Amino acid sequence: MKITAIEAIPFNIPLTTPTVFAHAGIDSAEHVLIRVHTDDGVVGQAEAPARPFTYGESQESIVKAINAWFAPAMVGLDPLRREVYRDRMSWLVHNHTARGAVDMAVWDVIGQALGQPCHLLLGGYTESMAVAHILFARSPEGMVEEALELRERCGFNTFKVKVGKDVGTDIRAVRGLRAALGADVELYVDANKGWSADDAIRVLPVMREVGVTMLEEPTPAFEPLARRRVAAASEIPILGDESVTRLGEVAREILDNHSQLISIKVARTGFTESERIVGLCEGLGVGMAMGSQMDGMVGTLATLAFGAAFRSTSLRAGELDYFMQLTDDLLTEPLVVTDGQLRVPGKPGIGIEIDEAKLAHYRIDT
Ligand code: MUC
Ligand code: MG
Repeated sequence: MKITAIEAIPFNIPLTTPTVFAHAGIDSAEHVLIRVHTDDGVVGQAEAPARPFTYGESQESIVKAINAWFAPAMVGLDPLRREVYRDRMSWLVHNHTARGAVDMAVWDVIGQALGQPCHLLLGGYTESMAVAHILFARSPEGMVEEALELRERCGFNTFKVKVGKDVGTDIRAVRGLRAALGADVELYVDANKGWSADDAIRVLPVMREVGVTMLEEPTPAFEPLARRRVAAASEIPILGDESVTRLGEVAREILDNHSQLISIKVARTGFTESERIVGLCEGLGVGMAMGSQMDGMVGTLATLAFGAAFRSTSLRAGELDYFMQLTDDLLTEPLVVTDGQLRVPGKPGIGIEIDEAKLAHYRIDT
């Protein structure tokens, strides 16, 4: 089998309400659907979410990277030769979500060609994962209302609270959530680099008091002394996210003891590099959580396939419900969180079935 073409289709889907976090936000999902075509008719698919505030990528830059760099390096190659295209593309810096999506679409080809779901090919540990719901920045009262409603409707038991805008509001939010949700619900916080070291150290006693389990990206990773102060002061483990966008950064963050847990986002490291991150973390005794790069349903299926494949990536609830913030999506069968869980569809590959009429409606290149 040979790769014959790679398509990059930009599409926009409006959000129900703008997504706001520490110092950025979006009001529409501006993603790119990647399609890897092969000579025997199998087409692999994946989603690249443009996230300028984390990776500096845009829809335009993702399309350009696919057309100008990835496609020429990959057309003609047997999709099983993942190490060859990985090597051929090693000269290119950044372009994380373009690289990650191409890799996942190739895995989708492989799964379909073999008639096996990707989560089985990768490890096949479980068929479903617990889902963590992300509470984006709004008033503390609004967060409490949203958490109560979603726990009732979808059975969520784990909530990630976006903080990092203003310490007083952050404290009111976590205290309010704990009081409303009771002791059995897991709460963790993500500051998206929005705190200074002083802010983070100031809120630590409150985070301990309310039983927060993880502090995600409290301060900018490129300020090592600030990060070191927070890590030294905190009994709560730091979950690296923006600081661990590739394998080498994961190694650096762990060895510097700046992060004690690692967020794996297949949107940026695909399946191939994410597998290596799992190996590195397991070998060093570092836990992982499946993060969301604010994926639509297509990206969520990929995160689920990877997370369900390994014991170590399925222990914690995965961030698998950002699609609920979109007014619509591309799948023929919408994903539904039931009893706080999402089940792997069990179809060959990643299990992505695109509603072509919806794609035609939301694509912006025609
Ligand atoms: C998250 O976990 O931070 C928002 C910014 C980003 O880089 O990813 C999202 C979600
Ligand atoms: Mg994060």
